[in-house]
Amino acid sequence: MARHTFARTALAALSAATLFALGACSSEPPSSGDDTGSGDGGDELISVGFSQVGAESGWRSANTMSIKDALTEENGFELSFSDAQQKQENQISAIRNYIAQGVDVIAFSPVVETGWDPVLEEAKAAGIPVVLTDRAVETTIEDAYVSFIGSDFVEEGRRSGEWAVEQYDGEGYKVVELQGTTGSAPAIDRQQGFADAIAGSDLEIIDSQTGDFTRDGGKKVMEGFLTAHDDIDLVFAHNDDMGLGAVEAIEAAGMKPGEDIKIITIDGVKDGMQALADGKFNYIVECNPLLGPDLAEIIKATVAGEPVEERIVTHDEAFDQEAAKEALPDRQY
Ligand code: GZL
Repeated sequence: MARHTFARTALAALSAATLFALGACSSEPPSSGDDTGSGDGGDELISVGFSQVGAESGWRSANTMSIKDALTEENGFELSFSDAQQKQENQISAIRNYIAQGVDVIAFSPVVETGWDPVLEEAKAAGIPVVLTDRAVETTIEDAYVSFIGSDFVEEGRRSGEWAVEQYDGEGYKVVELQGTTGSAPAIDRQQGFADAIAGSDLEIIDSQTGDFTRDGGKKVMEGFLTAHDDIDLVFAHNDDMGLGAVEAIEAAGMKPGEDIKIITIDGVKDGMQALADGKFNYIVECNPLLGPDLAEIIKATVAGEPVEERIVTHDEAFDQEAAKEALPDRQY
């Protein structure tokens, strides 16, 4: 799959042109009663079926808010939204319902990478374009989706590991890893990126286990790590929520998170940034959840028959403790 890194400014220019083109053919707001959801341009709303992973983390809540705020009626959409509670079978049945409804576009964030070919084939056979947000899929189906909007998780893992090496190489650090949902693109890719970055340093991963991206999961797994190991120097958590769970476990064990045991996480949600500013985390690589505006633009371009980028990589920042204190007042999520 060709991966085009598509700067947000270029996308904004494309979408401005696209929205102008759309505006030229539907200057009147959609009148009531003729909302067939056919999405063929004109005054109808574009009907979108969105299957969300769940509500497992602060990141997910911010992502859901961004999508719902962007796909509103006043923006020209009729949104059907479903929460899969982190179960692939729930996402597959939601997508089948959207196909049966005959929506104009289906979008979803796949909870895991594999197992999607049958339902993607059904959407393709029904002539319904699919947009991936947030996470990728492995598929053998040609043109299974029109675009994938989301961060580069390998890069996020690599940046986390690079910072750890810069700060701690040469001290024989023992690292434990709180992995995201087993089989999910962010868990697979962040683990890979981090491992690649620390290769050749003296940092050693002594244990690694999934906390399923939840705070409770991170706390329980960290409690287990603290029982099994008395030499942990650093936690690499695949998201803030599991890192915050680790903070609770470390404090309950009478130690100081951020000092006795360092913590590096990924996401950059408000609770995580606050922990970083308070010195309980040491570094966060952001994973921008605000994908709604880009999704809206891609859907409108798709329905208008405009070419769209196959891969849109969202921009992520990174923060140490000082940078978190400065950034916190202006954070949107
Ligand atoms: C990343 C997203 C991950 C977040 C977690 O794009 O899929 O899932 O890092 C969330 O917080 O649960």
